[in-house]
Amino acid sequence: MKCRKCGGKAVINMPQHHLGLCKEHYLEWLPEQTERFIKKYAMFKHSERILVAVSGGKDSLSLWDILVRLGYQADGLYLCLGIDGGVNYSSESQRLSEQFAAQHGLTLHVVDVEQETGKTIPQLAEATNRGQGRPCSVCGLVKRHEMNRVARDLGYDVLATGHNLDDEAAVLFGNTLIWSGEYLLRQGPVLAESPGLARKVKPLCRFYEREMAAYALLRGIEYIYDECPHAAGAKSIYYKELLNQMENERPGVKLSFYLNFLEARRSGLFAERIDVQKELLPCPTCGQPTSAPGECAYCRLKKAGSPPIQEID
Ligand code: Q46
Ligand code: ZN
Ligand code: ZN
Repeated sequence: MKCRKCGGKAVINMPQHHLGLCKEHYLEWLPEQTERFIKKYAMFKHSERILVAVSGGKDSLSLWDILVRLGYQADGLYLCLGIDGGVNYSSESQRLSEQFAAQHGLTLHVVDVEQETGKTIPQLAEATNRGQGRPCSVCGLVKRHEMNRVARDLGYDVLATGHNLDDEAAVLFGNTLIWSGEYLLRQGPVLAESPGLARKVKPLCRFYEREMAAYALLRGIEYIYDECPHAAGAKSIYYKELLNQMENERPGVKLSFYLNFLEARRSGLFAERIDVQKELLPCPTCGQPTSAPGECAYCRLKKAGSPPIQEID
């Protein structure tokens, strides 16, 4: 296959776009497309300060790289979760995140969950009802809270995460299987800010995982190959495999699944029911919004060993 722009040898073929590109043109095309999506979904402007949630993986490091190449003011945030899993997962991903920041002269904020809460994610999962056998539930809660706290405390306008199309399509698949109206309504490239909560954006949501892997590889970005050890057996991995099987038969099916969903949502298919809108109140301890009366789930999690946590923020 030949590069559509220069006729040279294509290093990547994207059947869903009927497009092949050489290295040079691929490394131009992907940031150009990202810029197009940033504008299309009104994610942020050049005057705004962006905090990129960096995990040491290919997507988040590539996102940071792309935003900086596009001239945006983007700093990184690394959350040390204290996960080892026999592969030094957290320390290795922190090392690679710090290495990337140093190589490019960028600012990386590092927050250690153990210092903030007194426990690592696996220890928090052990110590609480919420986490029994499912550290991802605790981890998701802590990550959302800490990202939001840092964005608020350090005055960032927007939080950017590296979710790619495969991630988004898998979440959409899971939410659709159970027709979770509340989650479907909130899923999309932009989650607008609300009192106490930063705007969240996903600039890579229209790129396939293999496209992001190709970008990281061709840009020479060193990233952690290992998945988090707790990801094994997650439903999202099963959904990704199913979607990949469909994609093999029908190239582009993942992209159209996601884009048609966005269009359906935009035209009001998942309109919010007024009677179930939850009122959010500031948590008396940390100030972040919560639907629970009294302290939020994060603050109660921090007091590990306290009464069972029931609601999900
Ligand atoms: S980091 Fe945390 Fe993920 Fe690991 S413990 Fe689960 S949620 S799998 S993205
Ligand atoms: Zn070319
Ligand atoms: Zn709180």
